[in-house]
Amino acid sequence: MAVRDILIIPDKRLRLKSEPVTAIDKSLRALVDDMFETMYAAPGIGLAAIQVGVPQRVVTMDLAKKDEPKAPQVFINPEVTWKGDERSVYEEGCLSIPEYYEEVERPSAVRVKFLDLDGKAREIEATGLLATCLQHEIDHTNGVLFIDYISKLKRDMVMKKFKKAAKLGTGKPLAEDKEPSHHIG
Ligand code: K1U
Ligand code: ZN
Repeated sequence: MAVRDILIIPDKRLRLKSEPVTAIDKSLRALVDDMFETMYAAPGIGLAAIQVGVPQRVVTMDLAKKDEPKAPQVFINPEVTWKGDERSVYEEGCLSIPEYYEEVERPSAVRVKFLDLDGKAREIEATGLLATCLQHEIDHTNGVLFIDYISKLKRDMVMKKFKKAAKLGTGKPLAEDKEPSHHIG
């Protein structure tokens, strides 16, 4: 098991459409183990394989609170099959856009079909944080980031700060490039 490096914007690989998994074998299980280790170390509540540079449709998640036992979940080839009409707003973060949070509106409830680690086809109806996190992670498998849902003005500002950070080799924006609060713009 290993903690892998997480890609940070503007890394172009984050815009790739990931390929479906065709075999649930030893190397896929090793990838999933590394994704959990990387996600817990970050720390984060979800991770898509492309965030560690692997363009395969694999998502790990653990929505357990600090005082609760771990509740790891794996979604292979996840696909939204139904979206409810009601929408809700959640302040999202992203391990590939560190320390930037913004409110995003998405369907409150979704149905998602996927394969589990045994290759069994499953379908769940998700609400609340599970619905938000699944949509965020499935977006990653399609090269979509949560900043794509915010205003162009805010997105351009975020991209500018992270491009500057990448140039300087700091990975995330310097303190003087950040707003006093965690909101940029
Ligand atoms: O996909 C990712 O970049 C992970 C991301 C998932 C996510 C968070 C919020 C809404 C939608 C999707 C994160 O995990 S950001 C970090 C985070 O939310 C968190 C970290 C530690 C404790 C609690 C939350
Ligand atoms: Zn993310």
